[in-house]
Amino acid sequence: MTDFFKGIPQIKFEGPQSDNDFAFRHYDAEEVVMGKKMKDHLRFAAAYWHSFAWPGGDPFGGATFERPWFGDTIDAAKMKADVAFEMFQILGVPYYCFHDADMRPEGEDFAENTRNLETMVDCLAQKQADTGIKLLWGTANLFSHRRFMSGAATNPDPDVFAFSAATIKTCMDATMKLGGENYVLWGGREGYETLLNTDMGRERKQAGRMLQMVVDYKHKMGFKGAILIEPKPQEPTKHQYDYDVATVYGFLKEFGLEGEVQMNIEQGHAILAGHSFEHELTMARELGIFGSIDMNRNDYQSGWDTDQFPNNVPEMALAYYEVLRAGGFTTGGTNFDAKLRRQSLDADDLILAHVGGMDACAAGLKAAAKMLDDGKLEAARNDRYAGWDTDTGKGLMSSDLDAITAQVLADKINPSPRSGRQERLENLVNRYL
Ligand code: XUL
Ligand code: CO
Repeated sequence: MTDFFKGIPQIKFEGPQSDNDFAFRHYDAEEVVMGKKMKDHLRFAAAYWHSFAWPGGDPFGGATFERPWFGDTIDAAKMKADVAFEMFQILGVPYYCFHDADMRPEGEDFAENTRNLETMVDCLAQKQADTGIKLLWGTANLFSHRRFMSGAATNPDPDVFAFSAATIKTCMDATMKLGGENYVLWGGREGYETLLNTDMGRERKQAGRMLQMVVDYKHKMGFKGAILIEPKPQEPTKHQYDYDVATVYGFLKEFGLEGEVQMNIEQGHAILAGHSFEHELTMARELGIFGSIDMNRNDYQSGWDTDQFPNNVPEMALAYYEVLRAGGFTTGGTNFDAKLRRQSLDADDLILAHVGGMDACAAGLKAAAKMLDDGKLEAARNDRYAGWDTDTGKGLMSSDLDAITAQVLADKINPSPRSGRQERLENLVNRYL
């Protein structure tokens, strides 16, 4: 035991009336909602990077957090792992996620990186065995080190492509060894700053080839989890190729990878792309590529990726409504890709941020379940499209322009607009919150 979280109790469910900051008001892991325990619906995961590797910097200032485990040694990495697993246990989250660079010290070269990664995988495997906590997903950090400044797979230098491919292989090996349920690819620097120095055609082909190699290796190694891409339109790179769910789907089609790759959708990235989170979730469901979510929120005023802990229950409700309509998670889950504000220095802050986030998600899930159970929203939606279930409606889908024109003339078709009833539906949603 470290003493980082000294005095902080295990967080328990105490119900909405509780006055205890260190308690859940809505998240009761064992409570059954729509036939499934809340813990199995939500499948919470904590993110190693924001909680344990991020030092609290911003563009105007450096680290504000002074954690005793900061430092590029194996001993420091082991202390970080001790503290991380203590937090996972205090919160009762069943899963965690990592990048290689979060949990191993940075080496001088690829070989040292790999040795460090393997040492830490053994350490994490022991901790997983001791606690029962599991890995939701692993990923490679191919964006922080300066070698990746012009991209990883999309780099103009083939040496960086090779280094990235080898790093992904070691991270897929690590994820498999730790029983990870998914492997994530987020291409933070797969894009460009200026077209003046960029060959977009080559870069997109390089990214497509890398993804094909990842999928081939998944099958070769017998990894049963899902490969997930996490779309984001920009930041850090000015223009990212994996802009949003629809763009990534086009990319998968182009490189023959549909059916092989699903989406990890992050709330804040959806907002940066000019969408709502629900839009991205619905698009993924409709395209059959819904996988997992990164849960956070952005500050709507700042227009950049603030990665704040989620606390807006109405937003959560609409998000989990779409998750439930997608049939819920299979290999995916709710990963808190969220970081403290840089003034939130204390161990308490880290725990309470997660407690609030878990509770907001739980309240949202319960509201979403009520919305679905009640059926009024779905009934209104079905009613709006009811004409398409008639013989005339169905016939249109297999007709042609000549036949339809003849039909419009013969039946004197003259559409009369109907209300979309938006406010009525918005009022209805508020009744479930
Ligand atoms: C960055 C981001 C990443 C990915 C994993 O915006 O969301 O943390 O989730 O690389
Ligand atoms: Co993310």
